[in-house]
Amino acid sequence: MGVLNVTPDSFSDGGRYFDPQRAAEHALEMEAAGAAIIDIGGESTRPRGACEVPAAIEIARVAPVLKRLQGRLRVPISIDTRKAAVARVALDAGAAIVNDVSALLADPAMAPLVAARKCAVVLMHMRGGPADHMKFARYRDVVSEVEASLAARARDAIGAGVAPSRIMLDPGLGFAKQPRHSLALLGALPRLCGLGYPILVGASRKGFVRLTAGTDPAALESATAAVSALAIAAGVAVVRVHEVGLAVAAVKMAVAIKSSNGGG
Ligand code: PMM
Repeated sequence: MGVLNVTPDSFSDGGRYFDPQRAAEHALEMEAAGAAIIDIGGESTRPRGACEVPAAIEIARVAPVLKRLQGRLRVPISIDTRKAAVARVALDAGAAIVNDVSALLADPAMAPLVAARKCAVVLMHMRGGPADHMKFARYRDVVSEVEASLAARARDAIGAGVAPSRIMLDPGLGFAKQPRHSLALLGALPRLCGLGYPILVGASRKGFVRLTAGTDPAALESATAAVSALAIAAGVAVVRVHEVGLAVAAVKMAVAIKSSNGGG
């Protein structure tokens, strides 16, 4: 999944693709580099100090990009939003997946929309909202608590009419997580895969990667690619990244090693 943040202030690429034409070109570049999904977002959810954006502004950011991409992308588009009004516009414009970092909790209209449109949905674990989630980064057992919460979010989605086959779960690395929590969750991916849904992880350029591997851009990108390979080796279905070419190479290696079955 290639990240396309159409925002002036996203964590790692804020402002770069704020121009709709440039953003659409970047989506096509990511597809050419091997992305299987393009994730478009008009609200920054960066881990520290993101500010809330009204739905009308989010729509004004993403709609021109979606329009420019109509009929030009072969891979599915996912809309990264917590707001049903934004998701509705994106689905009308051809998006196939709703990526909701609040796991359908932020907007009561989101679950009925996802159920009615029969689209796929990413349910991500977070506590609080993008502006204050770090206040809630306290766990006795982060893996068990995130696992239980994701199972509950999936149950609620199904209760609202979402088909189980359309649900993906995401531990929400960096969201209401200290670096040690994100690392523990990455270490427990096989267990999270045991929940029975495809798992998505977004480690790309996050604070815990910077803290571990250093902030030098090349180190950050190779560390992100390493996490992608390890995640796929652990059974994850989708990795959300900014540098698609590097992730594709890393994922290809993980898949080749996995499908060799360790045999001769
Ligand atoms: N991370 C960000 C935004 N959206 N969505 C999902 N499902 N998972 C994530 O980890 C995630 C997300 C923040 O990262 P960015 O500002 O670099 O896009």
